[in-house]
Amino acid sequence: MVYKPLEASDRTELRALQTDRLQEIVTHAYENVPFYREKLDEAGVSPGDIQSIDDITKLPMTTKEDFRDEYPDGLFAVDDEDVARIHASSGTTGKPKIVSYTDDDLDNWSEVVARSLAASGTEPGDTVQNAYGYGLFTGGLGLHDGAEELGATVIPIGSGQTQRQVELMTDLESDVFTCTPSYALYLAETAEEMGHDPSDLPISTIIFGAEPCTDPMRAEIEERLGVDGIDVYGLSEIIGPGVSCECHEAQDGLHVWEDHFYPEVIDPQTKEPVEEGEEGELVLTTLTKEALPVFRYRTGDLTTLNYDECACGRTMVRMDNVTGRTDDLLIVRGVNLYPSEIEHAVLDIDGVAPHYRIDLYKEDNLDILELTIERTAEQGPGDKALEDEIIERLENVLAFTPDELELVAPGSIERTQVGKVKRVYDHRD
Ligand code: DLL
Repeated sequence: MVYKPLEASDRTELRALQTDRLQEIVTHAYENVPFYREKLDEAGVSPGDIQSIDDITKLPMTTKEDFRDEYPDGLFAVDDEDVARIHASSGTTGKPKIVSYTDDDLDNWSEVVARSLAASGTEPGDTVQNAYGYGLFTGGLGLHDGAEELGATVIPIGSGQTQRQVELMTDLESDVFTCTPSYALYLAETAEEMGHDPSDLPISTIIFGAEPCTDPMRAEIEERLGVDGIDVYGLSEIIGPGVSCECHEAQDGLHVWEDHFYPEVIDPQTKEPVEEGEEGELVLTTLTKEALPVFRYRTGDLTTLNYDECACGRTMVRMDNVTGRTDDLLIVRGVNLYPSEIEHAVLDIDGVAPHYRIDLYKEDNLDILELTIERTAEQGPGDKALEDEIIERLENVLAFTPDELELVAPGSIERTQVGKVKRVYDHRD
């Protein structure tokens, strides 16, 4: 179901709308945010120079550092009394990024999340059990408001309380569950421990996001829980969840709601745009945000864009699911590795469970990588052939051999019940 006809609109009309909106938002930011005025003046660009959406490349880029430098509200473009809500994203280091919304921004946010839910196959009247954290994190309230906007029934349980999640979804017959991908697997484990067959739980869709999810991980979630897994993407600096979402018809890329968020993909080194279909860093511009307009924000997320027609009828561009970030890159003895590449390479091997951690150390100035992976419940300990298979796969696919590989018993690796999973522990500094 298309929530708004615009999702399937003619792309020429869409571009005209994007041009109008970009002109308006650049003028708004120029007039109300000294930070943007200075940056545009420095770049020699005035709002009048934006004649078409293609002129977006004239605008300077915005970075995470700009949010930090302008903490807490230097990027806000409206007076305090017009700010209806504040959220924050907790960085791993330093100050959180504070983000704000006017009433209109909140309405737009609900709408893009409602579109995302509709794309996932959720229908008005469905029961959505929302296990994203409420509070400063955008996941909880973002999904909540969008589900209400769609006309679904929301169970605002938030993150954690996993046994209760299982009981409630069974008793209230929830149709849709929203959570991080790692939590979806934890839900399956908990349900098993409680004596349920996870695939018999009533949910038919899991809308996962906030963390990367590789294909083998998605396959595991879908199989164990007997659900459709739908990837939803977003970030606080731009709005929160609902920047883009997969459609259940194709499950092949996430439709970016381009009338609100304009995507570009650049080479992170040269900052030049890459060819369509080539991987690079996603850069996003908000086209309608009043409280916190953001131009050409370097998300750090790696993806590709695909403008081909989609089986669902939507014409809005699709981004590939994000499995890596520019700052996830591990450089180990000169080899460039993304944690998701390791996950992708080994998770579909029989006997390997989707729980792992990577520890990095420095010994005598040499990088040491230890990979710890859980065995599945069916897989017994001490299977040398399995270890060899994992090593061989890593060598073949990534040309990389971990210094140590440990296969551990099911349940040994700590699970994340609240917040985002952490898989890399770098002890080198
Ligand atoms: O994680 C918003 C969100 C909530 C998205 C719930 C989806 C569902 P932040 O805490 O600001 O916001 O983190 C944003 O998380 O730049 C990505 O690196 C990562 N991320 C978000 N969605 C996905 C996804 C929320 N579907 C950062 N796949 C982003 C991979 C994701 N990574």
